[in-house]
Amino acid sequence: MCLLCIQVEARDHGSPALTGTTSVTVFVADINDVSPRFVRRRYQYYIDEDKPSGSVIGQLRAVDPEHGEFGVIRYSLAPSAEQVYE
Ligand SMILES: [Ca+2]
Repeated sequence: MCLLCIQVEARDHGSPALTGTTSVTVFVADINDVSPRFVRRRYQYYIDEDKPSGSVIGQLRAVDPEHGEFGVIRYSLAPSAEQVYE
């Protein structure tokens, strides 16, 4: 199992701008010898603070060069992250 720690920052357009940060821990499950990899090392998105709950703010993409079930990638948030972002 691979563990990825991602730092997330939210920033408004105020003057001065206010920010909030948190970290997201991603557990990447793999049952074979090649781990999936995110296409980009860093993803950064800007959203309006009044964006409706459930809005899509961006997409992450990972790849796994293996074929069949060993190359299937599943994304999920760790339980502690789900509590923060509900
Ligand atoms: Ca794999």
